Amino acid sequence: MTRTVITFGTFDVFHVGHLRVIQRAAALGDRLVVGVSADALNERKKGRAPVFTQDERLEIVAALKPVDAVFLEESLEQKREYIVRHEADVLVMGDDWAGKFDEFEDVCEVVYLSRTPAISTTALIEKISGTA
Ligand code: C2G
Repeated sequence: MTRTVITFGTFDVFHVGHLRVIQRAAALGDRLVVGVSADALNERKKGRAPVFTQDERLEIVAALKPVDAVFLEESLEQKREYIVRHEADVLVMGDDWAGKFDEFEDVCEVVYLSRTPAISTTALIEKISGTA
């Protein structure tokens, strides 16, 4: 039986921390589905638009070797629906979300992976813009 893994993220200004969580998520199953956060969701959540548009971010993530399918994550409240719709057996999130998605343990396994240290989209933006 195919073991499907699902993960979510904005994946803005794609970096090696993003790549590693995707590679490690893929290694937990046979098929990896990635929900890429919509621009509107980011604006609501972080108060700013991502550097790259949702179409660009979807295109980048879809092109990665470990990724089998991508979809647009329109709202955080629909997580259960996305897990069920994509028939996910495992939900993987970085440990910045530790404990936040335990409520889905009734429909899938929930795994939190440790973040790659010392790299983040925010730090990269600050470095590039000279504000770091
Ligand atoms: N990540 C990581 N190491 C880093 C930076 C990010 O492992 N140094 C992981 C995060 O833990 C997350 C994924 O990369 O699992 C995507 O990170 P973000 O784009 O920051 O995702 P976020 O905005 O937290 O969106 O439904 C939840 C949201 O869609 C998550």
